[in-house]
Amino acid sequence: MKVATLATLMFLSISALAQDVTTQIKVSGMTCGSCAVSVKSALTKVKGVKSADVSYEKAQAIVVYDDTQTNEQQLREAINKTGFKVEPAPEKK
Ligand SMILES: [Cu+2]
Repeated sequence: MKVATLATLMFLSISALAQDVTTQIKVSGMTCGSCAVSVKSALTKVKGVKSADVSYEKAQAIVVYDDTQTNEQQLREAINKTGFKVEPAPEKK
């Protein structure tokens, strides 16, 4: 019972720290729905990605990820590995 309570507390504190971040990444070079599917599957294989919504018509990917497990740079690299082009991140000022 005590151990379970401790585990629950630890789980809760970790969950409180983890934050889901939604990011929009411009992807060029996709020409049909199956291109979008390959980008999506590459993204969902990245650890920490909760969901990926890829549209070839809009040339973008909307990704929800846990920022304690991955970051936008890793998502961009995953997309780049599929052969599609990722637009550079907008400069943060
Ligand atoms: Cu295609």
